[in-house]
Amino acid sequence: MEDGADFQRRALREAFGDSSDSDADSPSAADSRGGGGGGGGERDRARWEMVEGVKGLWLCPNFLSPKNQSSLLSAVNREGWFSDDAHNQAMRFGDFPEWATELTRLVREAVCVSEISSRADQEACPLPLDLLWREPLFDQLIANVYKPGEGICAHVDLMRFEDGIAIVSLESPCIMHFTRPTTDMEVGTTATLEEDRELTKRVPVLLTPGSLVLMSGEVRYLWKHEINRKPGNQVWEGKEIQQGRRTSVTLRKLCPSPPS
Ligand SMILES: O=C(O)CCC(=O)C(=O)O
Repeated sequence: MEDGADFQRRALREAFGDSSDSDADSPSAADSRGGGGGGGGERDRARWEMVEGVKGLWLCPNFLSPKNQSSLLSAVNREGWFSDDAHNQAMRFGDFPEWATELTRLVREAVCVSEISSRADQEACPLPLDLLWREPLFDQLIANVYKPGEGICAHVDLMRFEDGIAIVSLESPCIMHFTRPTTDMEVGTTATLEEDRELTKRVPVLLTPGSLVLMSGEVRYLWKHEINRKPGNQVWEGKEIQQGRRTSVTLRKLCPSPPS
């Protein structure tokens, strides 16, 4: 099993090629990939899909290679947060462990060095630039572990967090549903439950292990996201998804605290 430092070294190697093993002198992502020079080009470019109908929602299915997934999982497990069965969520604020700093760097790199699916607007960016270049990009993390059948209720993330949220999925796939009441419902028409359901937009997104989701703007503030792993709710292309343990790492940035 690798530790956090191994994860970082491997990620750097995959990102920049072998020549970057001597960390301090690592070329920037732009140096190593731009124009095909340097030691880059080994790692697949991040492939981004804009989720249709959900403004601000982007999915990168190939964010982490299988090796990097297992390294990241080892680093999370090594924290000891989930060593007893009673705990399934852990949070860190401020100082990140090394592996989370590295993960943050990889998120930024995946946005900078990427391919946008042909169906999406080629000028669009998976994260608005003002968010992409803020420092730090993230300073709060939540790791969640889900047993088969477990999920998370529909919610909008708390307003104490800034715009721009990243979710990395590990271990087993799941479907995350995004829901947004339509304008009709927001103005409070007296719809029946059935009509409510019809008026609510509900978009399923398949989160495979190693994928990264970015949420900003409309999807972050106006849509709820939810994982319902009760039988019958995890159906993708007509087939029920085989459920296993799932781990996720969510990265966010706290809003500045108001001056006291
Ligand atoms: O586990 C996930 O993929 C999502 C987690 C989440 O939405 C949360 O912790 O607020």
